[in-house]
Amino acid sequence: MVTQAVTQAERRVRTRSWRKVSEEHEEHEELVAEAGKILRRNDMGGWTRAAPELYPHQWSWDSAFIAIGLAHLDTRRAAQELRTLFAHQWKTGKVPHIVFNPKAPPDSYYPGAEHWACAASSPDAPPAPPYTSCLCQPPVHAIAALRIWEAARRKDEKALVEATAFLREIYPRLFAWHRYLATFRDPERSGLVTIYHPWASGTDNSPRWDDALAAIEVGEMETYPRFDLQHLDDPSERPASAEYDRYLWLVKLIKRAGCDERSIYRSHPFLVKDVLFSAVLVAANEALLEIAEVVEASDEERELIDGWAGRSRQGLKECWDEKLGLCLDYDLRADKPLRVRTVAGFAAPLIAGRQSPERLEALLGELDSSAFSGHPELRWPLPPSTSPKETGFHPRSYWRGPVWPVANWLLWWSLIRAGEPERAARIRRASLDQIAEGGFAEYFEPFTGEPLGSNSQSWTAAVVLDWLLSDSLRKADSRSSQSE
Ligand code: 9WN
Repeated sequence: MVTQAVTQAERRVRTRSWRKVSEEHEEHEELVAEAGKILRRNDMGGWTRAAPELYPHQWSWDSAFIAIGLAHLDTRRAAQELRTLFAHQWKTGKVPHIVFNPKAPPDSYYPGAEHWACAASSPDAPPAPPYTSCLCQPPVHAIAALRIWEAARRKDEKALVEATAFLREIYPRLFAWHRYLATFRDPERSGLVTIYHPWASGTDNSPRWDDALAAIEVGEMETYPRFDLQHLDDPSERPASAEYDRYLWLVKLIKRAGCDERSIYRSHPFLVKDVLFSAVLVAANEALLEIAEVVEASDEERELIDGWAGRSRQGLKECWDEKLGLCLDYDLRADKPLRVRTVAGFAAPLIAGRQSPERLEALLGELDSSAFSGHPELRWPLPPSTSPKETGFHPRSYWRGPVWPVANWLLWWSLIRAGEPERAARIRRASLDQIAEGGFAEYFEPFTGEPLGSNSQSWTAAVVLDWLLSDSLRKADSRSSQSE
């Protein structure tokens, strides 16, 4: 199965290398220009909306990816992206998953600011307006902050001085954010972050959450609008109403608990240890350690950060499922692992890094297998968000099957760190081909390559900039084409 998959991927790489270098160069220039245009159009003055219509607000992890892309164009503006987000950090250290844009058109996104306004009455909430949600998303921010500083270092002395000052300013906020995740969101000190809403995972309707959601009994609820569906032709690209009912029911319970972390932890019906979130936290803690060095943070803080990373690595090891060759989320309420093959299962250990050679081989085998990138009918050899072999797979529905460029960026970045530059280069090339053909979509149908979800999605533009403008990548690419 693995051999067949690799052969197919290699065939595609070869086909691609026949193209004239000049054609490729032109295509890249066009992609860079278009990506820059999208980010400028979505720029709301110091922060970037996640997409023009479907997502008119500032989303937490989107902003981190956007900052990674912007770092290639303007390190000062990239720093501003994170600064604006962290201006709305909660007193507990939580970085909210959405900061609502007061100027967003009415009826553009639900649940919007008015729905979350009550979160502002929590003693832990930041001053409002603007209002924020009381959820959070995977912590890519320290990785982004470090990337901004690295980009500035390559640029010139002035940019470096400015970026170093930015790191000094943002470090305490990043530290508070990571401490919040290691404490409030992991009272068991397992090293794994608990989420209490699928939106917090960033992979909202992934079948990862199906079992945990199925156990929830939805009570009395007002009817609610699906503004998201107005922005798309095909409603099957977005989560189904049964899923939305549960999302809104959970929001209702969170609001009823006054957005208080401890009460939520005590009574909430959806409480899951999220391996992807936890793995991003490992990588983010590694980045934070590097930042701590630049800003000369205290030894005590550095030890804490190092300890959090170590604990999460250990926690993730314990989520390994030998039979599936993947890492599994854990449902705290049902007290059992959530056995589904999704991209999170192999992305998590890769992102967390430092895998033994045997485990790395198992992970790469799964990635290349017909359960993911080696599926014979894929348009591009890129992993569907959910394995086509799962019963919960759906090729058009959001995180149930479509291919997400942002997930591919995480994989690509982790593969380079894992010492797999050729595989990383293949993911990058296929992703760029996919976007060159289909545009800057939010996600893509895996078998046809049809662009789905929002168009002009900011983080898709941002990862394209990083793929095309980052030096380390170009080197990895040239190494892989030399070996072809
Ligand atoms: C809910 C903005 C966000 C991403 C998430 C993605 C989607 C929101 C939604 O869009 O979630 O947070 O309404 O579907 O799942 O990862 O941050 O791009």
